[in-house]
Amino acid sequence: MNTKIAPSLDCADYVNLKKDIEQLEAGGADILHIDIMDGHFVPNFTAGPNLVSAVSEITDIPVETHFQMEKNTEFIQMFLEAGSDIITFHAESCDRYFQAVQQIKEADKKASIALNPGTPVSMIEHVLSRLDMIIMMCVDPGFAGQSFIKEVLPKIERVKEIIDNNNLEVDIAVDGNINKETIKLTKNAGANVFILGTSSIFQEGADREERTKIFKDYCEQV
Ligand code: S6P
Ligand code: MG
Repeated sequence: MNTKIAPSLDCADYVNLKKDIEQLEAGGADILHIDIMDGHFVPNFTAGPNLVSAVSEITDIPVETHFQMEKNTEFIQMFLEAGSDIITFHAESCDRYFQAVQQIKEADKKASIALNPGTPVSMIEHVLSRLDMIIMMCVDPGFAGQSFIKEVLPKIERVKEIIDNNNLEVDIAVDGNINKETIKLTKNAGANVFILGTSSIFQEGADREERTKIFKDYCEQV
């Protein structure tokens, strides 16, 4: 699978979001990752469908929404209408994986499931062949700026093994403290989509376009 980078807009400058998006686009971002948090599944709040629709109107880059919500599958339709191209829901807050994936696919959009660091891969093994992407969380979700949980690495290797053994075409994304060192570790384990936040592109005072280019090259070549 191709190497891709997905800047996490929760780490962008909301006051100058259009400018940030233009710079990410010029730098070669492949996907825009938008965290949707509800204050229940995670102890934090972020954006909603209005932001997704505003972003999708000003860019051609696919918009991925990462649902970190208790009742995540109830909101699939709302975010499809808002313009999500890829919908990621958490395995831990859904008990209707097949229905949820079907709903997303019927809208011709891409379906993805996220797994918390403490959640076993076996939980999603049976639905993996129907997914376009899986996000392996490398921190417990809720906040940017946390430390990488190394116990996730053998889980990434396991997912990659299942994908390869069954000739599946599923992207393996990693989210949480993805920096130069953890890109190398997770790529070696099998990841090919890198969700980039404060540990990489969005550093204080850094030029977004330049940082995006640097990390795109790095992810492709390391
Ligand atoms: C975490 C969220 C992530 C963060 C990203 C921030 O709950 O799902 O997408 O926005 O991890 O990046 P960093 O480098 O600050 O961890
Ligand atoms: Mg995220």
